Amino acid sequence: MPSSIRLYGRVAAGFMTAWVSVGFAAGQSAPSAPASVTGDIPDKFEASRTQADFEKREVMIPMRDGTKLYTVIVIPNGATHAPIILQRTPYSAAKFVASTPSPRAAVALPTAYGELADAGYIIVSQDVRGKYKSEGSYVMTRPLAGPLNDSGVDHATDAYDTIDWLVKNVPESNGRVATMGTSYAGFTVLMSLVHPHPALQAAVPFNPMVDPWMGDDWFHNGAFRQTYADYIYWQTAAKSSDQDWKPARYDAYETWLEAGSAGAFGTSIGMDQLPFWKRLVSHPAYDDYWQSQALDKILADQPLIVPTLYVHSQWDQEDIYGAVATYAATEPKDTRNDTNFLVIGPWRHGGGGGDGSSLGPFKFDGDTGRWFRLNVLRPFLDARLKDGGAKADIAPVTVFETGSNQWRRYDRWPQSCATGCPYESRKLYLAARSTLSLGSAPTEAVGFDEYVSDPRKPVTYRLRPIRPTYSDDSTWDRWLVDDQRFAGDRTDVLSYTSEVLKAPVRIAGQPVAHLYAATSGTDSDWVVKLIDVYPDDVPGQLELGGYELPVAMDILRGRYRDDPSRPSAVPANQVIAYSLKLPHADHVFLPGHRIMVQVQSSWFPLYDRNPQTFVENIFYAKPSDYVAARQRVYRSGKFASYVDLPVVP
Ligand code: PG9
Repeated sequence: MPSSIRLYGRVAAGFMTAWVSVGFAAGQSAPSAPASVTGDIPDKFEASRTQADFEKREVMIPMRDGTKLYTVIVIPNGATHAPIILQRTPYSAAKFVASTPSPRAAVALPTAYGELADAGYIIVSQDVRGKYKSEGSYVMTRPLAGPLNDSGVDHATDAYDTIDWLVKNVPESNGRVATMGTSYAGFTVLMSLVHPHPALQAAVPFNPMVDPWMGDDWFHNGAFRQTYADYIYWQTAAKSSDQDWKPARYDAYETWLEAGSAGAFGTSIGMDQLPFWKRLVSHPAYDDYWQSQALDKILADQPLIVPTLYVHSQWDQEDIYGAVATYAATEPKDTRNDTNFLVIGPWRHGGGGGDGSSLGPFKFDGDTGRWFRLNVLRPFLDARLKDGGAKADIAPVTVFETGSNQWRRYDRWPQSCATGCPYESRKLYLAARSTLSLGSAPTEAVGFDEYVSDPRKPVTYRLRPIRPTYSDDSTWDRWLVDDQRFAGDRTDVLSYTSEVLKAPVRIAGQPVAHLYAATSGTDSDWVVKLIDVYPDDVPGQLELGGYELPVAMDILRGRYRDDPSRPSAVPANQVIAYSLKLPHADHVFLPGHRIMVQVQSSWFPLYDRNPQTFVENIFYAKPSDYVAARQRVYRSGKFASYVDLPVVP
């Protein structure tokens, strides 16, 4: 019998005894006066720290405008002259230190920070203004003070004021600080580099949100990632992110198809009350609003002062653009090649901070996340923050090459001829009979493949049913490595496949798709996927037989083909040249594998449907605007479509 039931039985028996004695013992003296009850919870309680290996301080740090920001400071026991790692988050600083039975900071904190606490760092997490326990008003990815923000305060000033307070009020610190954080908290890291505090000695943005129109979070090349509506709802409907909406259908594909346009969906669940949603839907193009907030452009104009380690994930399902773009934009200023560093790992969004042994069914021959943190992150921080820290032997660029599964040290990224190295960019041509040709253009005079893109039956971006992005049963974090066979089965997806490779094809850089294509509509989306097709027999992992692993894929909204800031109708039935930069990759297509390219015109419901009729604002396309279109992809003569591959020997 479980002990709790035995205990309950004892209590019940005692209660019966007392009741019997009060009811039947006549003639006894009256009970004494009731004891005064003042409450069992003291006004202030100091937790015993005898067992924990850290002290947790909670403080409200005043900013220059008087707003106080809730901040949690985790100090390893006995720390003196300890450097500080600062994370500024919109996702609750209180939850950053988990309530766990373990007395160890390394367990209570997220892995990457726990390891640093173990190494003697003071770890600080702060709620950004207006979220959770911080005062002030919340603005989604608050722009820098200026034309888009008249408050005079922003994440640059808040980081500055916080660092200033920390170095003056945490006596255990040595006065040196690094900012570190992922995604939104990576965005706040980059903001700390604008007019940085002199105590800021290093910055580590993991997968930062940098340009949400070009390729992070909200849009990719103008195509709206509508399933993010739930994030915007959750993040801005309430200070503590505790408002939720319930999707109409189990399968997000059906929820979104029934809603119509993304704008109509937002209206149906009350999002028109949310100021950020209203700003978003009124800026569908890459206008001044987005351009002036793009952090790669902003930081390119700042002096390069603070050593920064950009951490990028090859399969980042949320912010696949920002880290490499900002590294590239600021790199020309790093003339001594000692301030700007880049790491690319085989990870999902945020994966570099956790266990990097595998992603989906793919195994990387060891924990690449831990390897990176021990061999790159720690030495990088120690050298710049610890008293007398040893010089770190870190390559300017450290990249995990997938396929061969090995770390590589480079002195620049990408490894392409554009930057004057001996490596080749080679054209991978779409060819007749669904084939690919590496290096030689097809010889036919005219040739194309065609399909009908029907907005009533858009191409799903992963196998259905698709669960809401952030639901407990969602597998959103690995969709970028989904087997693409399900797509190749459709008549509205073109698949081109190479011969079986006899020698490895190694790429290290940014593949660029050059499509010559025509549509019978007046607007169109183009999705291009570069895929590694596994052989039928994969020793040791039979389930990978024939697997179609996406290496790099992205979407382009046709109306922005010439100018992202000025959409224009696509001339119907004319061959148009489109250029689509795919995400960066360092990958080896191994002998026995084949290379595949897929082309399609929708990627639903992740991206809103292009109505295929040119309308002013796709957010509010009417049902009658959605029309089926005949799509042609050309593959010969002067219209030879190809993917430019950054091939290295
Ligand atoms: N990718 C998330 C995000 C960043 C910035 C804006 C909106 C969303 C995140 O993981 O924080």
